[in-house]
Amino acid sequence: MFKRLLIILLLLCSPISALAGADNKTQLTPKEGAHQFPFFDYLTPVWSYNGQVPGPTLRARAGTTLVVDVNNQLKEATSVHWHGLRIDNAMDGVPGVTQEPIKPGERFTYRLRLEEAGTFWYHPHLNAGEQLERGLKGVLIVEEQEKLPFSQDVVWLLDDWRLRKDGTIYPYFNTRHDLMHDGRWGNAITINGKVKPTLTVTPGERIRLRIINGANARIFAGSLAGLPMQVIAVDGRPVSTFFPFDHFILSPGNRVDLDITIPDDAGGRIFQFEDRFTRRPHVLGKIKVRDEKPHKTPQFAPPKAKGFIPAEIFEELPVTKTWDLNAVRGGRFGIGWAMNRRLWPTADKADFKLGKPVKIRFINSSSRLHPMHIHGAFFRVLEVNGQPDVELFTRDTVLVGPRESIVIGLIPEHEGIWVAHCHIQSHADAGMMTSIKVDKK
Ligand SMILES: [Cu+2]
Repeated sequence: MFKRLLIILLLLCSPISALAGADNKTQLTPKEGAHQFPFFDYLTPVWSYNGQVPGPTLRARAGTTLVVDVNNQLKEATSVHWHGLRIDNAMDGVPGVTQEPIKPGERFTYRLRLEEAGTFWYHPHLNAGEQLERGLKGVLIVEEQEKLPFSQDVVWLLDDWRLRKDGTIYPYFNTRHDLMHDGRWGNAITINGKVKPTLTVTPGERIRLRIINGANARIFAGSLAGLPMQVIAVDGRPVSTFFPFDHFILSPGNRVDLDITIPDDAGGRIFQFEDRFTRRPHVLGKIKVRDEKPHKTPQFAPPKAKGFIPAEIFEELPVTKTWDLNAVRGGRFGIGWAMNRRLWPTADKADFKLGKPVKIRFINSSSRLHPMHIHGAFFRVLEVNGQPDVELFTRDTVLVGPRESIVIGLIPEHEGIWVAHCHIQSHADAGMMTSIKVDKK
C-alpha cells in the first residue's frame, strides 16, 4: 500500500516533460503590450507573445510532442514559424503554403514532434518585417533526453530596435532605405529585451550559453575575449568538431551554443560580450564573476554530431539548383529582391526527392547581404566562391556576402513544401523567397 502511494506521489511530482512521449501543452497569445526600455521614462508600445518581450522561452524534451495553442489577439492576421525545427510540414507556420493565416480572434494549434535536441526560435511568418520588429519572437529549447550537467543553461536572444525619441518604434517598415540596403538595422540592441544586461556566474562554473540572432537584419560577430570556450552547436545541431567562437558570423536566424568554463581565478572579473561586425566594436552585455571560492567544474563531454552529412556524398554530384540573388524593379515596394529574377509568390521553385542528396548554389549578384534560410532542413556548406570550403557543422541559415557564391549540400528528410528565403525580413517581404517541394521517390 505504502509502495503504491509512493509511486503515485512520484508520478505526481515528476515534470510532465520527463514522461516519455507525453505531450507538453502551452499557449502563445500574440497581442499588443508595452515594454520598458532604459532610455525612456515611459513604456514603449510593442506586439508581444503573452505580454512578454521577448516571448516566453519554451522548453520541452526531444522525443516528446509540444502542443502550442496560438490565440491571435492582434488586430491583424499572424502565424508562428518554428525556425530550425524539422516537423510535419503542416505545422511549419507559413501562410499560403502550409496553413491559412490565423485571423484576429482565431486560434491555431501547432503540434510539434520534437526530433532532436537543440536551440530553436519562433516568430511570425506573415508581414514579418513588421511583426518581428514590433517584438514577436521567442526561443524554443529542445532538451536532450538526458540533461547535460552544465552549471547554468543561459539563453541570450539578440535583437535590435529602431526607436524614435518619443519612445515608440519607428512605424515605417520596408522603407526604400531598408530595401536598398541590408534591411532595417535598429538603433538599440537588446539581449532578452534588456540593454547591456549582466550575467552573473561563479568561478569554476561551466555555462551553456545559447545565442540566437533574432534581429530583422543586423548581423553580429560576437566576441567574449578572455573566457575559455568552444562552439558546441550551430543552428541547433551539435558540431562535428568543437571550434572557437571568435569570427563566427551570426546572421538573422543563426544560433550558436557555447560551452564556457569560468576560470577558477576569475573571481571579481567582468568579461565583455562585444559585437565586432561593424567597424566600431560595441558592448552588448557582460559576464560578471562573483568574488567567491571556485565551484568544482562539471566534467563531461558535450555530444558531437551524429548523422552528420558526409561531404563525400556530394563530391561527384553536379549542382542540382542554382539561385541567383539580385534586386529587380517592381514588386510591392517598387524594389524587388529576387531569386533567379523572380519574386515570391511567382518564384522559381524547386522539386527534390526525399532522401536524395542535392547541391544548391546561391550566387549573390548584388552588393548586399543575404542570409539564406531553408525551412525543415539542415545543410552543409561545401564551397565558397568556387573553392572547397567544407564546414565542420550543419546549418539552416547561411550568409551569402556581396558577390559571393556558396554551394551547400542537403539531404531532404521531410516531405512537404518548404520555403527558402533571405532572413533579412525586408528582402523576404520584397520577394526574396521560393519553395522546395520534397516528394517521395
Ligand atoms: Cu537578403
